[in-house]
Amino acid sequence: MKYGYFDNENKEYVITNPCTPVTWINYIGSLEFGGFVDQTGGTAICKGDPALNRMIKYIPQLPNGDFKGETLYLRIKGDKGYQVFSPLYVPTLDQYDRYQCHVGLGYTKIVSEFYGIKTELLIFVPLNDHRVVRAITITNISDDSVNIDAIPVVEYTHFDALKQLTNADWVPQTMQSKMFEDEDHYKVLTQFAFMNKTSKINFFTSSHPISSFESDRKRFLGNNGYSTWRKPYSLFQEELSNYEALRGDNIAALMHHIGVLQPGESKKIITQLGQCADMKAEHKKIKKYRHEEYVESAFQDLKNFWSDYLEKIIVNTPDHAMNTMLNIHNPRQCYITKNWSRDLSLYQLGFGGRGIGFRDSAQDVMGILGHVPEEGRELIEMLLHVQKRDGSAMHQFNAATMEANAGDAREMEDRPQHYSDDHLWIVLAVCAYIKETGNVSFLKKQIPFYEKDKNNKPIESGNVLEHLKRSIEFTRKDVGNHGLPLLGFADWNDTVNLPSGAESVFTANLYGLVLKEMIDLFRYLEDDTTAKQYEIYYETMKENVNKYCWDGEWYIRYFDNHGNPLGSKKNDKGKIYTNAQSWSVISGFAPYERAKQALASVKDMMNTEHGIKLSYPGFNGYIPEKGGITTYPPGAKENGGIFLHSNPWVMIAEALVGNGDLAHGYYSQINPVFKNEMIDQYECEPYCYPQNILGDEHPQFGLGRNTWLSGTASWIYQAAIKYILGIQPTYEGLLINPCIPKAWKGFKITKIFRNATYEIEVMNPNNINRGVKQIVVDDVFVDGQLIPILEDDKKHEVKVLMGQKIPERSTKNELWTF
Ligand code: IFM
Repeated sequence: MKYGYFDNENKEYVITNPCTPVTWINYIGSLEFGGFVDQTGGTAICKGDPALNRMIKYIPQLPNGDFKGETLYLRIKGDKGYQVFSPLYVPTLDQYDRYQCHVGLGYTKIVSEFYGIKTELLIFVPLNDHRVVRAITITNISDDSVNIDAIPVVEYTHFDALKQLTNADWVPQTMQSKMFEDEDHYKVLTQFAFMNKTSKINFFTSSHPISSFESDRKRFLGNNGYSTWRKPYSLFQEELSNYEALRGDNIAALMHHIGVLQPGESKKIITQLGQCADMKAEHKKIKKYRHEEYVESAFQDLKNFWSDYLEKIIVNTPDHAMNTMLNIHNPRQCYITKNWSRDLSLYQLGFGGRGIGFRDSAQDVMGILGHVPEEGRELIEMLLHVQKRDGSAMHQFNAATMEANAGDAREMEDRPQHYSDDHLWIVLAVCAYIKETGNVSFLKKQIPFYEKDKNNKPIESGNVLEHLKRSIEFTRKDVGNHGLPLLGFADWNDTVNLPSGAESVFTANLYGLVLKEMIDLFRYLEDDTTAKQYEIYYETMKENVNKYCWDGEWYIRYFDNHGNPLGSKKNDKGKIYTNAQSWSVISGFAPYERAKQALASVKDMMNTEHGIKLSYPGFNGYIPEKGGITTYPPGAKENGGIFLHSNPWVMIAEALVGNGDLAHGYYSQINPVFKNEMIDQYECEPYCYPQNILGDEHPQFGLGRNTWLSGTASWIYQAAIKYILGIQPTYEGLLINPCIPKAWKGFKITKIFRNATYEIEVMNPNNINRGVKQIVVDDVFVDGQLIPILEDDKKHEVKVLMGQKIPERSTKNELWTF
């Protein structure tokens, strides 16, 4: 069964059935103000910090049909009383004649038809603003006149999202609502949020006169709160009770008498939900958003932002589903993960202040650098602030307070308190930023390390380059018996937590790639001494990996603290881990034959029709000394599940060894666009990547979970653009090195790079996977595969001919004869 379709022209996915197998969401606003909207208009909204400044109560664990956070009721006045229903389907669950939820870029628009009433509801957060705007158009599409009321409702939460769920006396005693009339005589229902000794005001208001209101949930529902959101008692009364709650479960319900609508007639109302410190100061803005034209222009600004963002890279390949993801949904998801890290989703509820993950954000950043590099730099700087003086990094931090912690390691004090990989990812992010922008001076920027003195002042600062060097030095020194990096509490795989002394082959490879990047950087900076020194580090680690970690047909993944290999033929469970194979290729450590063999093992043992599994076979039962991986049943998450984040690494590895068919095949088998045809099995949104899909050892093989905030977004985007399509920024130009399916006759890609637009057409007349024979930029031949940096604000036509390389070029005519 299908629940919707892709509308690429409008850059939307349109849900046509609100009863999706699980809730499907969309993001509005940013971490500064915003949250998500589900397919029936329910919202989770926060300002600044989902854990400590949550505004709207959204409890995803409630049944799908229950009210969550926000809705709109309509009621038709008839001879026999009121017909009450929600045009958003939830929570009244009436039969609809038409339902469309347009999942757009930064907005959701729901268009529905119930009982002869068409409702159009546009929900968005204007750029750089702190309010949710809901522009509601109600149209009578019946043949008779109707008398209609509209009652939008939000339910507030205590600002501390977790306390709301854990304290049922103190929390409700602090909840207070007050109605006031602003200077234009509009009613504004306010609710107070006292946080960290500051007081903030949540407000809910409309562009239309309010005849009555309700701020207490129990009264709204009626019958001592035993009535339900499906049929609230108060909506069968002429007016709401105008009660200003000074405790309890605070809501804001506003009664609008829209009046009689003749057939074909429409009425518009605009509601605003926001938070401010001072209502008087806020008034000016509220006033503006009561005007349709202002809302329309704010909406246009939002649309323009997204057009500008997306136009930086546009592809046209023979694979339509790939184009859909690469031109719209994938870069969009990259921006969402960059903004929200793992803070607020249907799965990560912002409780407990997980905040920004160091390794996650360092990887997310790489997905947006081609679009908004300076936003990337800002996040990189933030991350560098929580790097420690010894070069390691704090695992996660709260973006509002910059307080950091060691993540799950805190719960196991006998284990190392750092992760062996965190600090290495940031090197990749910084180098990618410089390659994209050419902003080498960023390396000189002074940024304090995390440690503070007793006055909370940083003890030491270093420039960005110094931060990177310390990352390298930390890992170089933090090695175990085989000369491989010590695992720490964990590496990228959070769930393998081995006693102190274990070593990580993944981190060894990540260190290898990081060293390669640093060697390139130092060569570019003309510091050959450091480049040579890092080459020695690289060769040393390469030797250790190849000497100790080759298991015959694949690389092992860890040594435990006794020196036993994990991810080896010797093991009953967890015999092979995908990351050890892909990363030994990505690092360049694997000699060609081993690289081919390791990747063949992945294909033979790890690949499934729904994606590549992370490990095999899964553990079956909890083994404390192995860690969290053994808490899952076989086939779930890191325990033999299809952990999507690691799939693009295999694509990159396949592209590196020249296998464009397999790289693209792996790309397609996890393309969410194709999930649209198998949603009942997969269940999640088909317009973004999930973190995990259950593997073939699990009875629910193919079931996706944890959509949106996943490192998959950034890596799959990088795999596709930089390795399959092969368009890679470098310090000295744009490298063109496609590795595509043989069947492709070519593709086009437009990339804005360093202030010039490159319209690139790649031709593949001989049906090969890889190899560039000739590049012509604006009718001029280029030596090699690097397009020069032109920085002239102009468009440039680039023609790329795939084929066997011609070392010496002669005349134009000769070269274009296939
Ligand atoms: O790498 C981690 C990530 O940081 C958080 N989610 C799980 C991944 C794999 O364990």
